[in-house]
Amino acid sequence: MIPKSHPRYESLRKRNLIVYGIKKEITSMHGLIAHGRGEAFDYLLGEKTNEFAEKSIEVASIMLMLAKHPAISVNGNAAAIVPKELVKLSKMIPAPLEVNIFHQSKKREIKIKKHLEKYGAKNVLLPDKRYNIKFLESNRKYVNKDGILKADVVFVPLEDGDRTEALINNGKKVITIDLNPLSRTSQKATIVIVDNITRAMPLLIKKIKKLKKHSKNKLKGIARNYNNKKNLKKSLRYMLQNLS
Ligand code: PTJ
Repeated sequence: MIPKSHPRYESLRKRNLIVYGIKKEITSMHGLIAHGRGEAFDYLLGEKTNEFAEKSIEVASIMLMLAKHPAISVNGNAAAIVPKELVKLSKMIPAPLEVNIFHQSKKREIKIKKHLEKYGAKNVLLPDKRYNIKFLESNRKYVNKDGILKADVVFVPLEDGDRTEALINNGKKVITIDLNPLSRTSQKATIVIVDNITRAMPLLIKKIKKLKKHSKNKLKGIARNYNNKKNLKKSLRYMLQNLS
């Protein structure tokens, strides 16, 4: 039990969620390394949501709302840290949740599905070996025909390496949340939210709720001038300033 008065309470709480995810066999051991890497970048962000992340959250909300077939990809880390928010987002858009993991394990896929269902998910898809996306060799190439395969927009928070690029080369738009603006995912995604998934997910949900009252044209107008590359540079500049 971590006392709420601890100065690092929030950070320790997140660590506990990842450790709990490993104990529950939802998260892979490698998830610990990914989390630690994220923590280091979060320090450079001042552990807060910055203006550049708020902007990409707004445009990501619009892209998800305007998508014909959106899908939400879930791995072992995301499932452990923000299960409630993933389920809420899936119901709001609406979009199916699809389990898609890098470190192959049928058992873990099923455990992630059950974990999400415990949080109220009604439509959790699993990868199906009969369907795969092109330009990818890893386990993450296997997809579900009702989810990522037919999706025009794929939300892949906390992603590893080359899949974003493969999804883009398969003609899809990709939205990601990544604390590391230098990662391959951040560099290749259509929209990257440089923020912690724990802070960005509630804000994304809140933003969608707020924007729902607007017409499609109005939404397109808000998103029109967004430049992902420029926004990404702002996040990097911010981190460099914090270092000096
Ligand atoms: O469950 P699996 O098998 O699919 O494995 C999932 C992990 C995350 C272990 C796997 O995808 C992986 O190894 O990822 P990487 O290559 O380490 O990339 C994870 C990225 O997420 C890194 O760029 C981290 O900086 C970033 N990251 C880590 N924690 C957070 C984060 N971004 C946002 N919020 C976080 N809490």
